[in-house]
Amino acid sequence: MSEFVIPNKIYQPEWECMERSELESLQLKRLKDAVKRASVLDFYKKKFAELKIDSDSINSLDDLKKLPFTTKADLREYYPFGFFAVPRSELARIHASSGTTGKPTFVGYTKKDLDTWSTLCARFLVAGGLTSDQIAQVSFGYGLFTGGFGLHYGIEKVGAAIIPASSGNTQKQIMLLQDAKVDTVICTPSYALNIAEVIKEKGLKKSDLAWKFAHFGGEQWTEEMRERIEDALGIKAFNNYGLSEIIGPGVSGECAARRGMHIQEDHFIVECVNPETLEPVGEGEEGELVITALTKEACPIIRYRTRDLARLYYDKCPCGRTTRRMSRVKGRSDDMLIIRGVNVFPSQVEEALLKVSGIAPHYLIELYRPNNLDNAIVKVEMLPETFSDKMDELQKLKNRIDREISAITGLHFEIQLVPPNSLERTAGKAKHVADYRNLKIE
Ligand code: DLL
Repeated sequence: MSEFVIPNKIYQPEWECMERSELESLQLKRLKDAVKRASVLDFYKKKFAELKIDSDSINSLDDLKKLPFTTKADLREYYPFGFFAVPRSELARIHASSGTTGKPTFVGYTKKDLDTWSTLCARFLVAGGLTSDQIAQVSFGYGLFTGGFGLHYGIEKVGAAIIPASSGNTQKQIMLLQDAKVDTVICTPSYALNIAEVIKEKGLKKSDLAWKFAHFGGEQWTEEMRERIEDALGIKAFNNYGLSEIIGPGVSGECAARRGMHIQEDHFIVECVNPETLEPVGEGEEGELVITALTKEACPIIRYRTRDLARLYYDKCPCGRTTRRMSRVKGRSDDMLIIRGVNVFPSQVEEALLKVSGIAPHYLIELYRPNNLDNAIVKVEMLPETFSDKMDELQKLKNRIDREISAITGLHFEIQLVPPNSLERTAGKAKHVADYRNLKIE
């Protein structure tokens, strides 16, 4: 334990440190119940009838394989409330997923679901150092997005004091951080980067803030990004993962050992499958996460194809929790770019850029297809201190960036260095790709 920087407090050892066999019998019992609850929904009724299965067909965890997958398109087809399994009188809250196009997907919670959700958030917050004597600032948007309210009630459960700052207005966020001596901040990693930048611009030092911990989630980020943020702010940053369709934040989160995110397996079964064959991949192999919610009442969901690519680890964690862990999410399978036939994830470009000094960790990949040939540009922001008009220096920097990107992706991008602060900042999830290849411009 001495290697841990923070004391490793386990919040609910009776659930988080269960013997595997005990956990698996609990999962089986809960899975049967989940199938029963899902059977009232038209979508599952139809699927189960086609496959000739019901809750009695589930007699071992292996029988999970008999169950159908659920996709985002299925949820869309049953918009707005076709996946709600309880009467309106039992609904306590409705959130929606952050749909980029078209209508959102509604997700409902009963009172019990809300209680489970806050417990799950409390668990990963405690695992990452939150204690009841801290002040925690929630800089996720409060609204349909599950980040704000999900984490809010998780913090409340831990007993820490909450500053519900919500997202945006970075100057005010910093004033709150400084004046209230905030210990912990909860937001997206890209927003933390934004805050770090404004802190620097204001001439504040790390020591001017009491800020010690951060819990980041909601978007893909890299280990290199963690180092950059921790270094800039003098904090320890923890990763947590979740998605609205399953519950929101709280599916998994890191403990003090930071060797992957502990999956809250008493409430979720997470499979990792080959996205093409849908067959399970081996331990430690990359695949798409498929999640079954075992206890959700309002919106039961079975074998949901998340599109998130990650790996699962089964080995023991020194923290004492016995749950399986998942790696960082490398990206979403639908985020994968195919550039001149090569598969590239924005996270690989990010990893490369963060190896180069003299540039800000803000970038935008732009893709065009003139004359049917992919043209990939990466716009990279310079830092105010390295911003220069000396051509040879700029060229050297571009060459360095090109080398790092091609070493990781095997591709050469056109590198465009852009002035400090010129790329758009968001207070929520960052946008790193603008793909104009399929846009028909008449
Ligand atoms: O982003 C829930 C959440 C809020 C999780 C706050 C953690 C903290 P959605 O808006 O439905 O829900 O987006 C879910 O975001 O499928 C992943 O692609 C991505 N995502 C969430 N957390 C992480 C993470 C919330 N830690 C989608 N690393 C998911 C990488 C993440 N990607």
